[in-house]
Amino acid sequence: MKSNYLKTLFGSAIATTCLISATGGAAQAGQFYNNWNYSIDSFTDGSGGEAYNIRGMATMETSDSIWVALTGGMPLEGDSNWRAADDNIGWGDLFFNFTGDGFQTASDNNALFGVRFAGTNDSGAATTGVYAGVGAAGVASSNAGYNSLRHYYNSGYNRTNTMGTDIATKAEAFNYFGKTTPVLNVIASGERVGDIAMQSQNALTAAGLDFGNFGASGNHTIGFSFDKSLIASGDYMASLFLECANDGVALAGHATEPVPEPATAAGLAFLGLTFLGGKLRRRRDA
Ligand SMILES: [Ca+2]
Ligand SMILES: [Ca+2]
Ligand SMILES: [Ca+2]
Repeated sequence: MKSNYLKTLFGSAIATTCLISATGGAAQAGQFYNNWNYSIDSFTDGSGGEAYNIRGMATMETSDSIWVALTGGMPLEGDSNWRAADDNIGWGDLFFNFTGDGFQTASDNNALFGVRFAGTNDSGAATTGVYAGVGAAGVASSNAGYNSLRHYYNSGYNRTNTMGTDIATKAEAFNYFGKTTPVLNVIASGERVGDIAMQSQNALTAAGLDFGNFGASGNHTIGFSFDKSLIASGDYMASLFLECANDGVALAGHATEPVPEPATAAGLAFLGLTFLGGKLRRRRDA
């Protein structure tokens, strides 16, 4: 009796705290801070507790690379869960849509870019890395997840900033992702065009990342970067869901064309050839 009462009291205290911080932490669309572009997700729309709650996504670009950071309760290696076919529910893949079309149309046209960053998820991509010409697939059904976005919202998770700052309402989410169709959350097909480099917490902080500015720091913050030339340039919508579609986040951003450094590249190539030539000559002399 007593423990139940305390649990109820404690539970409602947590709920109230979350509600306050969710309101206080809500960001405006396309919110820039320290060179990073942030999309702050609802703190109370993770179905299944904090492990299944995304708090935010952010991107930053340098002259030649794009950095991505995610924060929330889900570790990179996923959450052990017997209800999933592989006993694990984790992150889906990240998508960049430069087409201006809705997500399903871009997927049907194999016009998405995709990034697999979680090495143990149910992606159709063979390994982690950046993929072009991507079509997406849904794996929520084999991860104890929701059949559709409508199923998720009807289960009681409609919140302000439902998909983060840039797809803030249920109507906007239906419009972009579809309403009754499966949530497409992993890469199904595409060409692997390059690697990603995982970035440590220290590296992310040194690069200016600060989810704390929005009160949005989760238990796990994941970051990686990749060469900007691997994807298109221009306006994009980036998005991802957990494998179970228990939470998702989207971010509207802009990627500029990589700045070429022909002098440096040519110089290095020349040095390399000179070195190689020297070695070959020596070998021939010997
Ligand atoms: Ca969330
Ligand atoms: Ca799984
Ligand atoms: Ca969300």
